[in-house]
Amino acid sequence: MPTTAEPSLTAPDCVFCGIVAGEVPATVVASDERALAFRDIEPKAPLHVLVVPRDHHADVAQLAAADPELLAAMVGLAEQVASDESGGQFRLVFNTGPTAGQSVFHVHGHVIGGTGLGWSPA
Ligand code: IU
Repeated sequence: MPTTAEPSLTAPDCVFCGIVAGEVPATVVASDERALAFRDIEPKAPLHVLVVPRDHHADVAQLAAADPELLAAMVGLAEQVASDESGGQFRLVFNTGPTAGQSVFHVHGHVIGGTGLGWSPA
C-alpha cells in the first residue's frame, strides 16, 4: 500500500519515521493522509497492528497536547483496521514512557484484537 503524504515533523534516527518514509520495511495495512497502520513484527495477538502518525511526536501525551485532531485520526484508523480484521472490536494500547514498556519514542497505538484476549497488563 503506498505511503503518500509527507510528514511535516520528523526526528533523526527514528525507526517509525523511517517506516513512514518507506525507508524501513513494514507491512502496511492501512493509511491516510496523516497516519498509517502496519503489522507489529512481534505480534502478541491474532490482530496486532501499530497505528502511527506521519508526524513525529514522542508519546501519546505529547501528541494529545500538540495535535489532538491527529490523535483522533489515529483512533479512526485503528477502528478501520479492526473493522477490516477483527469484527470492529479492539483494544488500543499506548505504552507511555520506558517503565510502562515504551521502547520506540514515536507515538504508536497497539491495535490488539481477535478472540480470547486475556487481561493481564502487568
Ligand atoms: P512499545 O510499546 O514501544 O514497546 O512498542 C514497540 C513495538 O514496535 C513492539 O511491539 C515492536 O515489536 C514493534 N516494532 C515493529 O513492529 N517494527 C519495528 O521495526 C520495530 C518495532 I524497531
